[in-house]
Amino acid sequence: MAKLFGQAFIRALEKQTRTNQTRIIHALDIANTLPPDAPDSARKELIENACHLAAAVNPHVVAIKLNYPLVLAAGIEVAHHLKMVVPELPLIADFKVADIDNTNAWIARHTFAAGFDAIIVQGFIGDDAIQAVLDEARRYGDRGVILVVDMSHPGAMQFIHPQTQQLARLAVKLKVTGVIAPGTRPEHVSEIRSWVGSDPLILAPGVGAQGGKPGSVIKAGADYEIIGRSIYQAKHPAIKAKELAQQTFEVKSLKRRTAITRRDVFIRDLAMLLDDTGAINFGSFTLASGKTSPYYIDLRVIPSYPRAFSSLIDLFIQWLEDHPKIVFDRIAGVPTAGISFATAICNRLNVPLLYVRSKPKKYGRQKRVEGILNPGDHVLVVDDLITDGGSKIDAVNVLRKAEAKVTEVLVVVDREQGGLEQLAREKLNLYSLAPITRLVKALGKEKRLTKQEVNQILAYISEQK
Ligand code: NUP
Repeated sequence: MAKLFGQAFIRALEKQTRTNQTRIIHALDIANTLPPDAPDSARKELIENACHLAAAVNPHVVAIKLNYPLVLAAGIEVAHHLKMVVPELPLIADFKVADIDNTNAWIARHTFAAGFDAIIVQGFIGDDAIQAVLDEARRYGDRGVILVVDMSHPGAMQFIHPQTQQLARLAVKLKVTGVIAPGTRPEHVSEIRSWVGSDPLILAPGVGAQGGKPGSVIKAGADYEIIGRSIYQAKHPAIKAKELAQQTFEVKSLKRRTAITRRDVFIRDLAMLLDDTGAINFGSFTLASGKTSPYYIDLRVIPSYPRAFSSLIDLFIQWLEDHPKIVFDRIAGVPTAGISFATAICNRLNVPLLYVRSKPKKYGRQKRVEGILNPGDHVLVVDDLITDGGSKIDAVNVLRKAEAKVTEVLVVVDREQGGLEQLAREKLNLYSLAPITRLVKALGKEKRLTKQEVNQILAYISEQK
């Protein structure tokens, strides 16, 4: 699985955490307003003060964050001066980048060239504009990119907070280094941790001057608390930093108590999507075979919800990106449900689409493979569900007869009723976005199903095996 952006930055923070026994990032926001005709000496003095402060708090923090006020007053070269004084401390540029891709790329280049180890970017600008920064971060030797998914001030509740879950999903999808979460609202930090999983860093400003209690957001699942005024306005900044360092380091963090993997987040998102759209139902259902089942899945409803459909395709794309060893020239959809999914995936990835008819056409060339297939093409077969694998094997046989190479089948949900074993007999690897047992457990965790329901369904599934 591809790693998050900014591995060197993450390692540097971890090293500082261990050596300094602290979880504080200092927001070094000191800034005198300098008039345009201020003598050079005034700017020099400001840079000296910044360096002095950085050196004083160095033993008690993991990184320094600079914001516009200081950079505008002192010039971006302040970064270079700080690097000379405290070379071991990573430097974060809090520029909350929020422009179009081309402009963002230039902002990122200037920032990284000036010596910053990471940059903060707004999440609401969307994939392409964030990607432009990520591309630069990689070009400059894998710098960090932190996405704002929520903010600490009251106005954050107006526009950003209602979008936080979506922004958190975007952070996971783009594999950014970390996210900004509100140090003033620990309960929202916990939510964000559950949405992004254990991997991305959570940096939370708002502790101290804005009202957040030191340690409270580390406890709620953040990795670091960003603290500015409480330190640099204190009579003795180093002493204050030391005191806060202890308060943030001693607490038991939610993150260390409950590790949520990227896969857990993925399954939970899929389970919620299936539940929200009614694609998965729980109760008592009579199946085509005449048997009763405590659950029923109909993924054909999903394309009728454009947003959910698009999110499901996002999950497919994420899954494929996380499995780079699965290579293919074409994707074939199995009728009927598999065709809509295969079509959307092909369209996103710019990959040619095929589909396999369940019965030959009665006229013309009696074709069963629709679309253009060249002998030897590697074809990935996509469908909605797998029960025992019959329809998948039939489609694969048709494709193989047409000289396609098929070794992989990908479905949304594996009902875990023998499909894997059946496909293995045909030298096919079965992959699913999620097996039904994981989805049921995830819905239990989210309180969409009671414990009793979960157990009943799991018992039914294991009986069917
Ligand atoms: O949501 C945010 N809240 C916030 O305070 C996002 C931020 N980047 N910040 C910044 O964190 C803010 O601009 C300042 O640089 C720092 C918090 O400083 P203080 O309130 O501890 O002085």
